[in-house]
Amino acid sequence: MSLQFQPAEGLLAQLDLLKIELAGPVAHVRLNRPAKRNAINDALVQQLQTAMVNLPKGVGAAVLSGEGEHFCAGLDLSELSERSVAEGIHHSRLWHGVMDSLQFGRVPIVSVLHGAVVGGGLEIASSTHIRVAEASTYYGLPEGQRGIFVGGGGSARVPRLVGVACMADMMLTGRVLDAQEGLQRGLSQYLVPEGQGLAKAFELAGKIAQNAPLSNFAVMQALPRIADLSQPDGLFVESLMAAIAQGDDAAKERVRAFLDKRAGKVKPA
Ligand code: 1HE
Repeated sequence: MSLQFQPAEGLLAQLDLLKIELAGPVAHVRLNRPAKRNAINDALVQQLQTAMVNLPKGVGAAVLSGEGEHFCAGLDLSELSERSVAEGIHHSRLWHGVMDSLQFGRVPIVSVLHGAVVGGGLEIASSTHIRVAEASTYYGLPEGQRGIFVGGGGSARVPRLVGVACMADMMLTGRVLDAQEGLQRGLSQYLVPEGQGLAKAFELAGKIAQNAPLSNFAVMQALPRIADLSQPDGLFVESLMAAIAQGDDAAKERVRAFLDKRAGKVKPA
């Protein structure tokens, strides 16, 4: 499948640390600071939020990748020494807002991982909904070695993928997981040969963009929240979300299409 990419226009085109293109209903957002291994300075983290909040109407899914040899080297350490304790708290809260704009934004995000996915890079990846790792991917949390702690939401999101014990191991001992271990532990849902991540991500994002918008909304917004609730509370929220989704015209049309034999069947992979 060959996709036609159009450069984004307007505000999105002005974000100089990102490269943003549109392929039909899928936006491709690329971290574009390869000389610094896509290390995230304040400007870049804010541009990421601006991009996600301002995706054009009609975009139903996004692919997030990194330009160059690595997905992302994490926080730009050259900015770290300048901060007071109070500024550090605000900086962490800034990241939390940006990571929320990924996880709880308008559209599901498929990230394409390769090379280093470390520190804040792993925090970004774990804020996306589907992670496709290429064979070169490795995951680390060097905060422990740098004398700091995760500040971009990693302590909330990474243990939900790999468990507290694994994250503690990565931070205390500097353990680095390779792409295969990352797949086994849930850091990625897909592992593909080197160079095939974008193709896989666009295939998945294309499917996601075809879903009914309220189904995607429910998976993004309700599912992780229900997982954090007690079972009775979660089931109550599930009932509300299910009724809202079912009541939408898109659901009625899709169910009717299946009953009229106009829709595809579920087949083995
Ligand atoms: C950087 C950064 C960075 C590279 N901040 N400048 N993250 C880390 O502790 C990871 C630190 N980086 C590395 O371990 C390596 O750079 C990599 C394994 C990612 C890549 O290695 P390599 O050999 O391909 O590149 P390089 O030669 O190390 O780096 C190229 C340039 O990028 C170089 O700058 P130059 O001016 O000398 O060319 C590096 O200094 C620069 N660079 N990574 C600043 N991270 C919200 S809280 C999150 C807390 C964290 O993320 S802590 C983890 C930080």
